[in-house]
Amino acid sequence: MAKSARPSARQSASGLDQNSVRGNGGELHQVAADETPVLTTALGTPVSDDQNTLRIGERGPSLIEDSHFREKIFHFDHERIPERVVHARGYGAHGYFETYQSLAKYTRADIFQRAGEKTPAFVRFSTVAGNKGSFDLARDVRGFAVKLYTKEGNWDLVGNNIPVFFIQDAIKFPDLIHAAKQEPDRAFPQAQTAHDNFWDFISLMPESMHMVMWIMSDRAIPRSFRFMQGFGVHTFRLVNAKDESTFVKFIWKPKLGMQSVVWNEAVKINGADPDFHRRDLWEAIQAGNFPEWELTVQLFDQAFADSFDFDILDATKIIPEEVLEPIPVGRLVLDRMPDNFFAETEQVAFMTQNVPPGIDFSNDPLLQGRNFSYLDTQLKRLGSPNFTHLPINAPKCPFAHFQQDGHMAMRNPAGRANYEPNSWGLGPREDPQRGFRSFADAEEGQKVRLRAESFADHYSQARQFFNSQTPPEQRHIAMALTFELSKVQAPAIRERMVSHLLNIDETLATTVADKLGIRDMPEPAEAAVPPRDDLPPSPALSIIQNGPDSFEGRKVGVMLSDGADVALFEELRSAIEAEGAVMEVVAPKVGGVEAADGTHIEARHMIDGGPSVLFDAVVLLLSEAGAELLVKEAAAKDFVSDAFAHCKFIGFTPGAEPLLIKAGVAPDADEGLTRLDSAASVSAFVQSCRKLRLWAREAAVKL
Ligand code: HDE
Repeated sequence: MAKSARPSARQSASGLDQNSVRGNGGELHQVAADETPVLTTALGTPVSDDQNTLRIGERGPSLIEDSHFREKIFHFDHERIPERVVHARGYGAHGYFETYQSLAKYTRADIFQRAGEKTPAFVRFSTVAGNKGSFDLARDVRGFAVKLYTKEGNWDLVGNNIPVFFIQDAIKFPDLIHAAKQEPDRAFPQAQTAHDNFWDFISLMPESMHMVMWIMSDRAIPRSFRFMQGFGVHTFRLVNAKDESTFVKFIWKPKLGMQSVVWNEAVKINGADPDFHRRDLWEAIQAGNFPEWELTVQLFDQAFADSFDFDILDATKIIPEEVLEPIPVGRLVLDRMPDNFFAETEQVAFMTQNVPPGIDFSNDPLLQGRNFSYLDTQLKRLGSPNFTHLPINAPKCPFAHFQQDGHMAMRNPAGRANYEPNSWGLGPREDPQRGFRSFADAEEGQKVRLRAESFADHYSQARQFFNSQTPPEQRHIAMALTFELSKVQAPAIRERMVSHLLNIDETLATTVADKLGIRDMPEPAEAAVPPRDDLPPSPALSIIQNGPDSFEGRKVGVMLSDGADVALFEELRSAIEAEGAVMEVVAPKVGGVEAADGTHIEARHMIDGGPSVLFDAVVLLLSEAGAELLVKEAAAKDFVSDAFAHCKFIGFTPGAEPLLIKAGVAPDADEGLTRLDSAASVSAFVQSCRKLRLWAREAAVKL
């Protein structure tokens, strides 16, 4: 009788991960390579056949008695949990936080007591609006959620890559998110705000105008998680051992400087590699290029808060760095990918209310609402109040309490006492000294539903943000607004948005109106408080002015053809690597090319699979014969014309000129094009790449 189709035990190409089994505590054990572990059911019964269900005869009906099959399918059917209602698409990594110096003067938080102290950390980056399977380069805010496993409990700093938010009061959050996500009757568009519902809501919420400037800026299309800032957004408090409070705002600054892509590029990256950001983080960490951020704090007291132009409880406002300098207090290094995406990145539960003693909240009504919301969402998503038992969520410090039972309880209190006080002398007791104490702020007032007058200025900082951008960045904002509003079908919504822009910057408003074809300019929106024009530009708000000073961590795409000059190729490789950047070869065939001297060079991508949008700079290292073949390939032509249009630096061998010309790029068009014919020219090219983009070209290419 045929015991059909039993594949050989080891068919994996790499053989990786074949040699581990899980122990009782979930820990992985390595087994010898020749010792294939026996497949078992979840309860440990060895399985004899995992290819065929139990049935009567070869062609007969299946039997319910097949408990192995039943268990396997049952478990598979329950693999999904609800995705996060916002921030569904995310990617996480492990690392550590290292404290620079003691902040005991300001806080008794254990994490800030000792210089050099290392605290384990887990970070999850995310987009907000897209569903779990959406693409990485949506125009969107990025979540920047950090879990710090301190010695006095977990601290979750659940922030974003943008320091302000759309709304001032948490009660508007469901409306905001409903409006941003896909429209309910048609279930599209997803992962984009370019639709009527979003702009309808926004145009009716003047308080969101500052945030609108940020999400229409290049901040919303980062090149990499590694090159973006993170912000705690709200004002928090630090509280010291004497119970004195200092207000604090948290800012993460990437060591490699900030960088974003351009919109036309983002659209193409989403098609070429929807996982662009996660792949980037994965590859950097696997290669040992550990991304790093510095944690800085803006510290201030009540007197500063009282004298500042805006309300420090209003999450639609920033305190410009030029007004209050951020002080570096430590660094975050990400050095390890999770063993398993679901177990860690998907099941990690961040909650703003997780703060250790020494860190406390302000009365920001958005923060207060968040502190209420996150516990609910974890119960819904993870399905049990015992989600803190999951290794990714459990504290790494000692803990002791009397919570017990519930779904999936993995740790119940041992012994007789499961309550306190008890006279058995068993179990933990509270500690008024070491325990978390809320800052004893004096609060008094009527019970009201009111927004403070000090929250009423919705345009001044939007204007300040716009004025702080370089001309290319201002152009990008205008183009983004035009794109988004061009997808809005109701003219009244487009015009309502333009009426708000008039309160921010008249040129911006007229540019957008003109590009949308609005003939009659609307009146400026009625402003609760007249917008100010005396706020000085803040250079810290510009990405271009805060880019890297090296090309470290970036990627060059080198297009090779048969007959390429191997010496030049090696020269290029060492110059790129010396810069701390990475090189990837793109060739007509993924199998690689044969260089002029017969050397075989492996490729990472075929040209169609490795468009120039995946790289920060490109090189065309082609022989004359190679270029002759490539001028006929649309993908090769697009590789060049896109790199040029996206203002990238392009190096090329003289043999590659016909391809440049075919792509409409004059070989001497501007200083962003470098002819590579010597070691000196290669080094000059790699150095020019440090500027990342030749923005001066943008006016000529008019994307
Ligand atoms: Fe969140 N937010 N949020 N949010 N948020 C969630 O919690 C919520 C807000 C942020 O990688 C949810 O676990 C309310 C601001 C990040 O797992 C949910 C309000 C900021 C993440 C929730 C806000 C954030 C979330 C959904 C208005 C920037 C992802 C799933 C008051 C400072 C964390 C979850 C991760 C996730 C509620 C506003 C950041 C529903 C009610 C402002 C980075 O609880």
